[in-house]
Amino acid sequence: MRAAMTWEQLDAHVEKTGLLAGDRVNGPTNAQARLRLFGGDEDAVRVTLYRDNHAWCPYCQKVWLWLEEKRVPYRIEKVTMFCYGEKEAWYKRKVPSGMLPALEIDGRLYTESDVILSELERAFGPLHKGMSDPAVVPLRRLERTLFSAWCQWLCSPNWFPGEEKRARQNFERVVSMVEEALSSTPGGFFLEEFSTADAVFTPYVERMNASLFYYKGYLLRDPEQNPNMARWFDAMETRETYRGTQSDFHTHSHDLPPQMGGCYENNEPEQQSCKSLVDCGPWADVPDVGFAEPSTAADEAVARTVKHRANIVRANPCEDDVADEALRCALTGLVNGELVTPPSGGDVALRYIRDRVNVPRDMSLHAARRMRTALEATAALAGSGEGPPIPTSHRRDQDPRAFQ
Ligand SMILES: N[C@@H](CCC(=O)N[C@@H](CS)C(=O)NCC(=O)O)C(=O)O
Repeated sequence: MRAAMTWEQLDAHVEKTGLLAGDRVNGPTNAQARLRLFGGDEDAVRVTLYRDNHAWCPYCQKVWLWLEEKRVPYRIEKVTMFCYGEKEAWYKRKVPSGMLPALEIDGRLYTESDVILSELERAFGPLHKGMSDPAVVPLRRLERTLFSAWCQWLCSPNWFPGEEKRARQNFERVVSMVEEALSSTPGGFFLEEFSTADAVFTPYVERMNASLFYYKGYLLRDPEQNPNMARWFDAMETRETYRGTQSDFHTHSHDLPPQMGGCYENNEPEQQSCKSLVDCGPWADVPDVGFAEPSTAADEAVARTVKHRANIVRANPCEDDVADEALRCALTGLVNGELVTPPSGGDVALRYIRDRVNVPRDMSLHAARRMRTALEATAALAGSGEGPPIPTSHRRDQDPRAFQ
């Protein structure tokens, strides 16, 4: 019988790959950094961004992407969202409402993401064209119209006949306006080049793509139905900045319900199969990414998990020794492709982790696909047990205090 690798062997493997040695401060955009310098001097940093621990907050992603695109050096302070834990007292003293994001420039505090972007523009110049540019203003308005149409559809419980159908038609009508807006530019972006307008659209369009697939069986990024939107997603994925902030369908499908106050499935056969694909795989078939898997994906999943193994095991609902061994079995599979049977109860421990891998908080999208695949394949050797379901009215299973 094959045995699981020990943590020492896994540590040695991670060391050999060098994947934990990446430069979080000056290297590519990443969700783990607490300081971004872009090659600059730490003493010259003027900006602090307050954003949520798990990179779930869409308004934070907008500001984050803007800072990364402009390469403005900044510090990052991470704050807990109400839906997954208790707001830090120091943050409530700073921002009594507890809302995110907030940002300081030279010690002056700003809240409201649009105000923040306008102040950043005043201090560091616009991203191609600014928030109040006549080319950008109507696009910002269109983004809010699309957002409202999405909320109406996603959060429509369909209690009245035809309610869901009308919400879908309205959403599709607004998407055709976005298609039209995108048709006037050659490069895939909203303007001649990447701009504020793209940063403004990014967070919710990413969440629309994920949530409508999962809850309604509808793919926004469908090149047949919405060719310009599909081209926009492709253009976005050419940017290292966007790829560093990019989440996946699994993460968003389960982070949105408590933030939105509920997301409703339409229960049609197509929707049920989309949902099953996101939750149970095969994850390589989920249409949430357009670029090919990098050769480092499996090793990245191993490196990130090995680094945080103590917390991952401690937060697991199963006994520590079961979770520990089962996790090593799954990681052994990722390292050398060999399936190793986990101990009894390991199926529950592994599926609990499978459901809680978060992108980009824990690892990149492709690494998470590999991770979920290995967890599921290993769990299946022990049985069909599932962990406690992912809650929908809150996400205190993700309380960051359990991981400190
Ligand atoms: N209009 C605000 C909206 C910000 C907002 O709604 N933030 C949410 C997160 S997405 C928030 O901080 N909620 C409190 C919490 O969840 O803890 C902005 O643009 O910055």
